[in-house]
Amino acid sequence: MAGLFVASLCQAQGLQLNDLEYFERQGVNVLVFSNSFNGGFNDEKDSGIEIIHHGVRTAQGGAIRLNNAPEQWDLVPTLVNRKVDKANNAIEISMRYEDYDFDSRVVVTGKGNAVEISVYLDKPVPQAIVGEAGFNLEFLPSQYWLKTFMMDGRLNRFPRYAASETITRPNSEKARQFKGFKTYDDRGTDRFIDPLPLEKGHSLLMAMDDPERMVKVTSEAELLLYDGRILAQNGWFVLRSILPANKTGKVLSWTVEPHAIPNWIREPNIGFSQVGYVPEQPKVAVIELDKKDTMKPTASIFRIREDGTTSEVFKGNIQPWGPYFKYNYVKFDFSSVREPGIYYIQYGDIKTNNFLIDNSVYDKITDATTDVWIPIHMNHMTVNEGYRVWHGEPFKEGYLQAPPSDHFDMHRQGATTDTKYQPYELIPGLNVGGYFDAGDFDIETGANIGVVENLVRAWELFKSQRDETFVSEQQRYVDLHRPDGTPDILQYIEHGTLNLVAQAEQIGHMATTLSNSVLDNYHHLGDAASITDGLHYDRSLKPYEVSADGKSSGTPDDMWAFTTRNAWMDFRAATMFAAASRALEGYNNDLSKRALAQSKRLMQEANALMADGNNASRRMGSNMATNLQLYAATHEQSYLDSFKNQIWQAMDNNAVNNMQTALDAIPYMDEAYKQRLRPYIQKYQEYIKSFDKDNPYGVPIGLGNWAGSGNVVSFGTTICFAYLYYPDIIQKDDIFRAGNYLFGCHPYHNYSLVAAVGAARPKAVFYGNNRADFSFIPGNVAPGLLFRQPDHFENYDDWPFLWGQNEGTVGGNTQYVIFGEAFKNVLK
Ligand SMILES: [Ca+2]
Ligand SMILES: [Ca+2]
Ligand SMILES: [Ca+2]
Repeated sequence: MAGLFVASLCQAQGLQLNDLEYFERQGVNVLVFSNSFNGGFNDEKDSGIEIIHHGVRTAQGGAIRLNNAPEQWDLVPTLVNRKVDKANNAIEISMRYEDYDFDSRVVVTGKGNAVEISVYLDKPVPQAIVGEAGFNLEFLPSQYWLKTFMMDGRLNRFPRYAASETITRPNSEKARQFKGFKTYDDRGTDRFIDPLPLEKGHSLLMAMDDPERMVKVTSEAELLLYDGRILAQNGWFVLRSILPANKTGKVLSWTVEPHAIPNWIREPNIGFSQVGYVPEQPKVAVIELDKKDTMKPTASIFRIREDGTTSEVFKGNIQPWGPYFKYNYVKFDFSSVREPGIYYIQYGDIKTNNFLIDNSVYDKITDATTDVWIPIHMNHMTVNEGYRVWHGEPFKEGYLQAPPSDHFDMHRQGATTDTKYQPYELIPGLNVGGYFDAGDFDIETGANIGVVENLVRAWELFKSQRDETFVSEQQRYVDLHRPDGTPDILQYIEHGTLNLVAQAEQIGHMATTLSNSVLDNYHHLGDAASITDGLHYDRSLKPYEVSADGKSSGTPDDMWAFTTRNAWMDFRAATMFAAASRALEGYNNDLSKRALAQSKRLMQEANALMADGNNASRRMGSNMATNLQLYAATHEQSYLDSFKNQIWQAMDNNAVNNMQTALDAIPYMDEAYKQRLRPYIQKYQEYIKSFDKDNPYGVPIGLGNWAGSGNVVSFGTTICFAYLYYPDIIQKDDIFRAGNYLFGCHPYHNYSLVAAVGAARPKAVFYGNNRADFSFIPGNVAPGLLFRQPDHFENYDDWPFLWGQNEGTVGGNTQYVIFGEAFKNVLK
């Protein structure tokens, strides 16, 4: 019995498959295709074999790959089968490259403190990718740079910045990329860049200077270490072994041993609002604890006094909440601390950064977004701030009609253009107004419609007269922090409308997007004005050749307008144009009239298209919100009747999703409507409270492939409006839920998810077009806590390149403006 006990104890200390089907020992998790390569944007750097090392996901991409340093649009394998073999402490996965009819199997077995990773082939590597196909594992640069490594006894250090050697090889030798596109402009050489390894050998010891990151990898096969950043700034350190030619059976084996700090327990994450608190509001810190940690009985609030001394002003009990995915959660309620001042939380040995309690703490929560983030994302303008030009005027050559294309960024152009233009013909007048979608530079029409709608709502409801931005459409120039006498929000509405009206007028209906024609400039980092050469593309010239008059070039870099007609998009545009027309009346009457004309025309045409049986499949939603907007714009009874016919059915089908629209109607409706809505509001209050049981943070937490800040913003906005109209049903305390989460009370870390907003700890890095600088554009709202299967929330703050965690979008950030304005107004 004693012998058995000792044996099982030893085993329990090694890497064992747990109930969630990953290998676990204290401090180390090894995941084997818990997340596979199917996220929507190819290689998202969060799939395959992954290592979560002392709480941080430091390695991923473990799979058969076809490149020394895979980029986002290099081919990824499809997971065919995943078999968990508990008895043998092993997971086997089968994967396939359809493009090369290439199948492989990888078996990962927990053996003591290591995993053995073995590759099996039933058929030899296809001739076309012999020497290219290999087993790869990628390590996070920001967690390894400047740390030491040793290959076969040779000492070295992971470089802070990529500056290693490369060669070029003929394009014919490169494995096909996503849909046959190319990520690189080879400047007419017909050759691609291939990195050379930093080191090679058979035994690699990484980060022996950092016990949390130390990993040992050994193999009889040659291990090659590459710096993926040499090709793409978002590349990782790649360790790989090439698969042998003409072999079947077990062709490769690695032993990977991540070091575990004995009895390691993750430091508690104390979640609280970095923006601070108003005296009256509930103040509850949520503390995230390692499952092996024990809860402290109490925590304290310390006050920092005017003379710099500190003293404990409150001590309270810790209340357990319970487990939620990987961790345990406890809460610390210090609502009774109300006196304005500077405070911090002390929990055990941990002292948080300081925060304010004051009536003014929320006053500035939207300023960075409206004064900085939004104007920087204005397309077709030069944007200046102080001594810095954020970007010059982009896309001076305009937009060409897209040819049929199964494109990237989830865009496509159908077999016909649905316009009077021939493929590659210049569509005049589109290079005006509009907003960059996100970290990329396309005008996503759906998102831009949302932007104008959001800004009009914010304008009509809150009438912000804030003027901190100079906008001249005539000069095509924006200067931040220079008031020009016109409220910024009107200028932003005008700027969005200018592009969307141009689409409707020039194309005849809405484009789906105005986007890059070639992949090699889609991933652009830097000044938007340098994405294209500003010269019209002339197919009769050779690539890189410029015409004698200096106006055209043979470089196919002009942006494309994707014009496949979508009746639902036209419906949405009709709504937005009606709203924009209203807002612009008296400020820009000409644009206001043009917007209203397009609204009426598109509404009629979209109705006809949807009534046409052939277009029935294009109906993607109801036109309830559209009718409400059109009624608001025109006061025509028919629109109101249509809205009334639809709203109650919609509320019975899905009250949560339609609640915001129902609330938006209140200003236009009678008392009976408001009364009829009351029972739904009562249910909504129960829905709000249901999140106290769902998770420790009391907000809807999304588990999708793009993290869920947007849902939290919507949730918070709806609560504010529901409270505004039904203060006897909705509790005021609930308006603080969304802000708490966004500003720091959330899993993984406690940084504010809004760039530069938060007293002491906003996030340091966000995914914007400046992401390669490891910086942020102020006012950006990060998607936030990305859920990785089966139990891990993550938001890197030293690596900006994961869009699902860190990318702000113009649609989402203008929603945040409404949330912030609504919240501030309701609070006051
Ligand atoms: Ca985009
Ligand atoms: Ca202004
Ligand atoms: Ca051009």
